[in-house]
Amino acid sequence: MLSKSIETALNKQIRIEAESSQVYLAMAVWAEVKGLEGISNFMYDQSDEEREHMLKLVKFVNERGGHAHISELNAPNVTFNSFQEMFKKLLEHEVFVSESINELVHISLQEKDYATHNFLQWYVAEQIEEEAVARTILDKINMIGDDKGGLYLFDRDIQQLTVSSAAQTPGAGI
Ligand code: OFO
Repeated sequence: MLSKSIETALNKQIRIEAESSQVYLAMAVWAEVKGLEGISNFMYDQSDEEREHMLKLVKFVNERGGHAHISELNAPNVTFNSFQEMFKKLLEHEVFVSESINELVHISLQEKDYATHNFLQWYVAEQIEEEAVARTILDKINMIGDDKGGLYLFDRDIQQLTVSSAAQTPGAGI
């Protein structure tokens, strides 16, 4: 059985994962409108993954006798000045989510809720991977800068990045 404070903290994370899905959906749409299909597909996949992260939490809360709370969401940023800015925001967002997961882990230990602590380890590992991919992408984008040809090639390569990371980690895209 979940304590009230753990239930509240997990429900806060449900909202963050749902908002993450919207954040990446907005990025997917922006990239699609700008004609960069590879980046757009990458973001659509990422958005789907975030929804899965949310659902995993929803199921966990309900299975442990809590009540998953589906709340209203903050609107995401829908336009960007550049792809560089968009990927910078992607990394910042992942760092923010990692901090939130760390805080949850901390609360679960304080409450001696080892089942929740164990459940959260999957999220800890996922965040390490997502931050690493976001950093790699941002490094590449920073090198490309405003070069249109470079961006075109990157748009093609990012599809391989999604496919190859998915091949390494079944079920996980970025
Ligand atoms: Fe939910 O994994 Fe990133 O944010």
